[in-house]
Amino acid sequence: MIRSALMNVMTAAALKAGRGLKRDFGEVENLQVSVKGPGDFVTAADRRAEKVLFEELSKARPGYGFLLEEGGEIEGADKAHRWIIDPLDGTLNFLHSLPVFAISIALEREGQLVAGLVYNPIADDMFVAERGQGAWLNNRRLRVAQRRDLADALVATGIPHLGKASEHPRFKAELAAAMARVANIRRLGAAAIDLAYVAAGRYDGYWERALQPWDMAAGVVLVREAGGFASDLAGGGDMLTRGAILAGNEYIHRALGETLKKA
Ligand code: 2AM
Ligand code: CA
Repeated sequence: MIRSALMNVMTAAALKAGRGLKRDFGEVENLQVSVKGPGDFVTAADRRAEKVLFEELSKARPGYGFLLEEGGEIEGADKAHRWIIDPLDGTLNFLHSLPVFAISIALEREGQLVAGLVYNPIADDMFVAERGQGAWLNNRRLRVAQRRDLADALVATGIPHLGKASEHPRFKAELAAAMARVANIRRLGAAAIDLAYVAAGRYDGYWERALQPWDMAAGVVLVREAGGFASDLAGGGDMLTRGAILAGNEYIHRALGETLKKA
């Protein structure tokens, strides 16, 4: 496990916000049976987690900027550093009492992603990576899966939601192309966890479109530090601005990218 001062700061903030999310998740299970559902409560839980992360990280690293899912861009006095944070990735899972959600924290230095953390407080899975220090799950070093053939690959994706209907035709075409080549496909509903699972070798590959920078930033560091490749769908490095991502080991990344391109 990475025990740098930076990673201590990041894990402490995630553990604190994670305790709140875990408590709130328990409450969501109780609210599930009400007619109105837990919608407003989940929004409040999301904001509370973001507030904890903002306060803890601001205290530990004064002046760093932020890009927050809820709060947007907050400029800091220190222009070199920016946290990119999703306090609750997998919101729809959380809302439906599915224990597949995570806090995602990335640090950018001079525009480069240098550290990433993805924490699922229910599973107590703490995925961390720092540039040059490898990727870790709790105390175990991570390595992407070594399968080379798409036919053996378990690949994850994300399905564009109801509000993204314009994305549906392309998604169906890409899904059809992938289905014809890979062993099978999974869809968990939390991009940060999908990327962490690629880093951990659980998934061989992953692609998704219509994402936001905070969904991907931490996971990109995890995948790369686990020896994998993460790019936009054209193979370039513009995931965060294009909102599209492709990840896997060298072979699966290339083959899956070619497959999707032909869709
Ligand atoms: P969220 O849970 O924080 O909203 C699911 O396919 C993935 O897409 C999740 O990581 C989800 O993040 C992300 N996503 C990004 N933009 C979204 C949106 N507008 N609606 C739903 N999910 C979105
Ligand atoms: Ca998200």
